[in-house]
Amino acid sequence: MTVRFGEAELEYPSAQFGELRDSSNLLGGGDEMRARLDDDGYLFLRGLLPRDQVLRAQRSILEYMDERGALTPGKPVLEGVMPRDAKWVNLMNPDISHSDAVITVLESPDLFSLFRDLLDDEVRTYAYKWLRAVGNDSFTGCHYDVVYMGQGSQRVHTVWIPFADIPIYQGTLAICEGSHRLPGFQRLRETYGKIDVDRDRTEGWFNKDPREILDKFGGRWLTTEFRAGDILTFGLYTLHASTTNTTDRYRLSCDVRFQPASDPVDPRWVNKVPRHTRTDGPVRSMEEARAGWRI
Ligand SMILES: O=C(O)CCC(=O)C(=O)O
Repeated sequence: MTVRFGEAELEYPSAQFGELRDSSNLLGGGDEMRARLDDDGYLFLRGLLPRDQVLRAQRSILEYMDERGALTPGKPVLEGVMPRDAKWVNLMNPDISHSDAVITVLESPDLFSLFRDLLDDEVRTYAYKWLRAVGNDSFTGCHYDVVYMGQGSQRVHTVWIPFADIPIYQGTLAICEGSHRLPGFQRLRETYGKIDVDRDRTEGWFNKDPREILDKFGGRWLTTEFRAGDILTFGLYTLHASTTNTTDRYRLSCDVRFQPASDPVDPRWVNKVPRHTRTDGPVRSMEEARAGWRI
């Protein structure tokens, strides 16, 4: 099938855009999971979280949106249909991101246990939760998370959690395999990978065209048909993006962070309410930054 992926179109599955490898057979084996994460740049764990809890959280998020007039009247709430004149609802509000049903999933004992094994240490999570309803035609551009959250531990791991079964054409997360270690990405890591969006007053997405990444640096994009209960985790230097939501239904997901408890923390994200540190004034466009880096 042809998938809209940011501003590009790619065939899936293909040599350029393949399927994430399920590592759930490695659960409990710290050394094996670390080796896999070092090699692949990610761990995809099918069914790590209790599916019934994830679906209960999905229902409560959709009810919250419906109560605020964000869903199409007359359609089943559980379908999460986006109206034409869609109204934005802030799901990063702790009223919903920290509601019982949602926090049960985002701070599940299964996640703490996974990261204790993986990081071989006591772990903590950030109180800020990036809970998202991504609508029609929307996507996330290609980026490293370090540009947003690199002011603390370098061992921060993102966990992407879908709140439903999400087909690729509804906007799934994709990672660029090898972007954390292949020599072709070295210049990207040394330039773009060294910025901080606040300190350097620069846009965060490197681009909106996953195909350009392959052409310039190499690697291979990977995603999957996600199911409620699956998680995808990766470190600060794995390039990722989302496919475009081409449906009229919201794509619900949340990204949360885990790191060793004794490492420094990025002060922007430890609390429920973020602490923005960018001062007022013009922000450098990525186009200008890239011209300076000659990439
Ligand atoms: O869900 C998305 O569209 C973006 C998620 C993301 O960028 C992340 O998990 O770091």
